[in-house]
Amino acid sequence: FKVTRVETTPFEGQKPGTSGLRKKVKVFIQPHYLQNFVQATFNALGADRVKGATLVVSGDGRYYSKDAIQIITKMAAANGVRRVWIGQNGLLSTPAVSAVVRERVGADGSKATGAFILTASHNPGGPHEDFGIKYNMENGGPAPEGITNTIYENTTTIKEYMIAEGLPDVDISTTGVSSFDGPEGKFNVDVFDSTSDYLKLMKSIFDFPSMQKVLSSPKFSFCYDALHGVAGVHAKRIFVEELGANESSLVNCVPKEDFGGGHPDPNLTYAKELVARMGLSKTHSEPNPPEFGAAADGDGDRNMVLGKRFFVTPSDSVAIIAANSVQAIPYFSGGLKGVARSMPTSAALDVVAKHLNLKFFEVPTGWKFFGNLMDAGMCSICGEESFGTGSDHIREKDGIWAVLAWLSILAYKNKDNLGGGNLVTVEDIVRQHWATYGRHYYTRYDYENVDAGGAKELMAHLVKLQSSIDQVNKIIKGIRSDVSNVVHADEFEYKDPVDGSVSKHQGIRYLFEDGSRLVFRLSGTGSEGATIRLYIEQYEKDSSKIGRDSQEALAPLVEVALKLSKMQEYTGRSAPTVEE
Ligand code: VG1
Ligand code: CO
Repeated sequence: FKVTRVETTPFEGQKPGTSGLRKKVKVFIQPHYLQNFVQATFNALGADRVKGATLVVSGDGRYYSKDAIQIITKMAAANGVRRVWIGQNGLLSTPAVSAVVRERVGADGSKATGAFILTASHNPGGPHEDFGIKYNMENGGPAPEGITNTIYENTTTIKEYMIAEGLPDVDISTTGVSSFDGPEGKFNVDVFDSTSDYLKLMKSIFDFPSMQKVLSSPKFSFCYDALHGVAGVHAKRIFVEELGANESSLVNCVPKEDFGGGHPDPNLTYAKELVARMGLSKTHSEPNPPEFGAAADGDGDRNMVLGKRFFVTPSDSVAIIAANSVQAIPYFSGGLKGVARSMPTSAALDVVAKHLNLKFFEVPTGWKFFGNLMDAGMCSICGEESFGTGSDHIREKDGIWAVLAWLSILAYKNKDNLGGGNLVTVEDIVRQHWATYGRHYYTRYDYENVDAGGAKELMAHLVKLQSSIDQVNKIIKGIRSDVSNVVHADEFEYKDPVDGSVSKHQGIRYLFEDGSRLVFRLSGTGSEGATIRLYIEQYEKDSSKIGRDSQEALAPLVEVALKLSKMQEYTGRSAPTVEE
């Protein structure tokens, strides 16, 4: 092949958000749109990181992925990349990409230097929905803000991109290496099995035989819903073929380009089938739900964990995994280096860190902030309230890892019960945790696709209110007299303890005397309008009060949050789109 330079002009708005660039497919398929972003990325990385590089290119298989893979491969070749690695059919979950970058060794001994991940994660897919792309670095984690800012700047001035002419489309459905001759020498495309490397890593972390015992016990039952996302590919191999779960435990585990028309977001609103099977649907009654259920998002980095008729909040989930990890998971048997959570995530993890005397960090929303801590050996387990949980085995959150962590805890707690005796259930584990550490009542309200102007005004209003805490407390007492006083309010700002970089405007916080918190932020992953997220949390130490209904316990704070922010006034919405 030879290298062609194509003239182009900038597109507006190619700024990567919380996790890459996400736009409607109709935006992405405009001539040169994807090409501009990819070239801007190569230019931001610089010749050092591009010439001779080995790049992973794959994703969640959503609509437009196949075309995008061909385009990126040809551009990589033209920019001097030496090898492109592609998961079979272009499918690799986000955590599997991270694992491949860190662990895979090519037939010629090569290691990956970075990755393009093609996904818009939990956003719907299909010709009328979203596509997305993000770049991950050599450590397997998302590019830091320094790089994503440069990518964006480059997109505003781009004049040309490079693409290989005469390089045929690669067959991504069959594994194997194809080699081509270019002006700078050989260029290889390596299509490989999507799950092998990831599975090998999981086997080095968890005790597979003990999980197998639980999954094959007649007392235990399981259900996994991949919401038609890419996790289904890995789930079949790991849960069914390796761990012996019944094939019927898998729901929606064949990836679809449009996720079956659904919203591949594992929460109580969108994971309808799993929610019904687990006996948690308000409209359908299930006589005998499984003991354990879980769901993933489109790209397989998120997880929702459910017990029989029981919801585990993600904030509790990471705290419970951290509290049990040393006993239940071989990878952590030497102890934890530290734990971390994103700012809006509940403080359940903080309490565990304190009890176990662990290093603890609170970072802004988005996984990239955890990576620095992990690279510096300061953090082993971390999580976000948005159904993201993970560890330093890779540099992304990991949906299947979280399910394996829960299976390990269930195996550990039931090691003497599988023969005789009562099963310790998911609900038992959570309630025991609350009894030991106290309970963080928690909920999140999302107002999706609201008018961007109104959302901005609401945030400005909240910042302005913060100038007088006395005034805030007066307003609050006028709304509800039964909530405690606000003692501190600010906009969250984070100074990275490893590289000293500062991230500002990471969400507005109101902190109450009794440990309750209200947090407001604007989403950075949407593709249209604005999404306001409101996070509400209340801590209860008194063991006689930890069994309340969460909605009822949080009702006073919810009322305060909605009235204080003038939510309805600014957004025109009387109810959230999603309520967790
Ligand atoms: C959301 C979540 C955040 C998560 C991010 C990416 O971001 O709140 O916790 O890290 O999605 O997850 P935002 O900016 O919309 O609140 V994923 O599974 O989309 O990569
Ligand atoms: Co995701």
